[in-house]
Amino acid sequence: MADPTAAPHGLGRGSRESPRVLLVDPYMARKDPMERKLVELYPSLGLLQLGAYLRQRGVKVEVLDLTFERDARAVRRRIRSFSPHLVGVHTKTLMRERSLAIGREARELGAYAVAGGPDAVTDPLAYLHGGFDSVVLGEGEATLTELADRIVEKTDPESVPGVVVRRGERLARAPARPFLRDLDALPLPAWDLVDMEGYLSRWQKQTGERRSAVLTSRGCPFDCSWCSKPAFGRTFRQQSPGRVIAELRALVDRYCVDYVRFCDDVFGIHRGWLEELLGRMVSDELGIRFECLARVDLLKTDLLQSMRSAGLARVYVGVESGSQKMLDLMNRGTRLTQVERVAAALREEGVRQFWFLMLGYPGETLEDIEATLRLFRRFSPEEYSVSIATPVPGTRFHELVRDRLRGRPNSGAQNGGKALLYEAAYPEALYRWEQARFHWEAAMGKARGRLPAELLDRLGRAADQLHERVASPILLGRPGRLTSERGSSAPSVNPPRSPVPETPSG
Ligand code: B12
Ligand code: SF4
Repeated sequence: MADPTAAPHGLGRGSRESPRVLLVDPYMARKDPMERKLVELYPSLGLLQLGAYLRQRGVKVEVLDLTFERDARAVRRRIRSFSPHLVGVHTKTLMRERSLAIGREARELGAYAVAGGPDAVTDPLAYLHGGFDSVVLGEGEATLTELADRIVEKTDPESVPGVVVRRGERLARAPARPFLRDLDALPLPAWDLVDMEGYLSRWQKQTGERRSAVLTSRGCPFDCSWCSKPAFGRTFRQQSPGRVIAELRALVDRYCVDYVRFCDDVFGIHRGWLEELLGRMVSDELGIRFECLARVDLLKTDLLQSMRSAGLARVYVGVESGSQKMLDLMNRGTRLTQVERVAAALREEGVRQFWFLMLGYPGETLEDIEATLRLFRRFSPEEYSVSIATPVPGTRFHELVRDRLRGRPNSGAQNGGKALLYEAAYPEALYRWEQARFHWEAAMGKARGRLPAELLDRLGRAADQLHERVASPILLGRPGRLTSERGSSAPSVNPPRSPVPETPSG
């Protein structure tokens, strides 16, 4: 498949000046306390996709990616050198303050400032109050292109479908923009606009692999009550296997990529699609290993072998809880039996599993937490993250606890699922303690086979006693009650690895 980004063509602009658009990713790895310890760095696919789309339509685009920067001084320098008509900032809650400062700087230097991405979509007023001219809701490609044209033409940008502006204290929304129907029509991401080699060499140094992120679909048809799906909502659109292969081939040929993270909310929803993709990955001899997110109800365990042959190395599994009651309260739509089946199948097939677990969702009791710990101990996933439930604005969970909120997930410390942001059933210290119990359990799992079983058993019992007799009375004012069982009932499986912060789960 030809790469449309290779031969940009304007859409009949005539002699009018081409718009200049600067796209900014305000994420700075150094300032993210969670990311500092980790290696999961990829350039923003959203900006790469926007860049490619705009460029295909004759817009001059540059991307300023702050990921590896020490501070945001590059913003001023780049605006001065490129003098964009429009500066577009990709927003996440974690970087809100920095994004607002960039918006103000852009306007001060004479550019039109527009925000897009998860945080601005969820709370546009904060961005419009904070210095931005407008916010683009949802999918940005067509809206941003039209907006850039309007800015150069000096015609009214406010009526562009998908745009929202501020009128006094209120929002003025233009009509919504329909979602793109044909994702195959999108150009390949404009990787050349960012320092791909910077990302790839970092990966190579840390893992020996040149890793890149790829998205094969947009949206998710499910409705887990704590999940925020700001850009694509509950729509689900997918690229054809052929288009995905073209993207993989380009990454291999241009950047020697040998490992891909499929970032889809849920990867491979349709069996036929997945079978065709796996077949092509093998027959085209791409030589890529990959990882993906999966729902336990959708992971096709009978296809695991083919997935393995096609390069599957790791699966992120949204387990969330070991209590069926909690899964139902979260509207997760999954069963514990499915978790067990998938965990066992992945183990058998030798695929690493990374579990997402969540504590503190409304309705959860200590017994439910014990059930989760028991499940965790039983399957001993190689990797995991256990976070405290975060009520993200725009979700049903947020609505549910609206009158019990204690803060906004806006600072480093509050992200990564470490802080309790609403009045939950128990104090924050209890959840922190429970998190520590998972880490302890993981360490015990890691030590299995290396230390004598008897010693491990003794250590396990000592930890239980500490929980029952010391921690629970201090944290709850009463002794803890353990429902988990140790010893021979806990099968010894692959040792778990280090915990990592909460990332999106499928
Ligand atoms: C893949 C992914 C990751 C990957 C790769 C991140 C990356 N560099 O792109 C990893 C695992 C590394 C990751 C890390 C983090 N992630 Co993340 N991630 C995702 C995920 C699953 C997909 C993002 C994606 O690539 N989408 C595909 C592109 C095409 O879509 P898009 O980025 O939304 O962009 C479109 C529109 O939003 C819009 N748009 C976007 N930006 C802009 C800018 C302008 C100017 C305009 C006009 C339009 C526009 O147009 C784009 C094209 O249509 C989303 C969930 C989701 N489904 O969106 C979470 C999500 C974005 N991540 C989230 C979070 C919290 C994080 C972390 C902060 C977590 C952490 N610290 O541990 C880090 C931040 C790292 C970073 N570099 O920013 C949250 C953000 C919530 C919020 N309100 O801030 C999300 C929404 C998950 C969730 N539901 O909680 N993430
Ligand atoms: S958590 Fe995953 S499966 Fe559930 S709604 Fe969000 S993206 Fe979809």
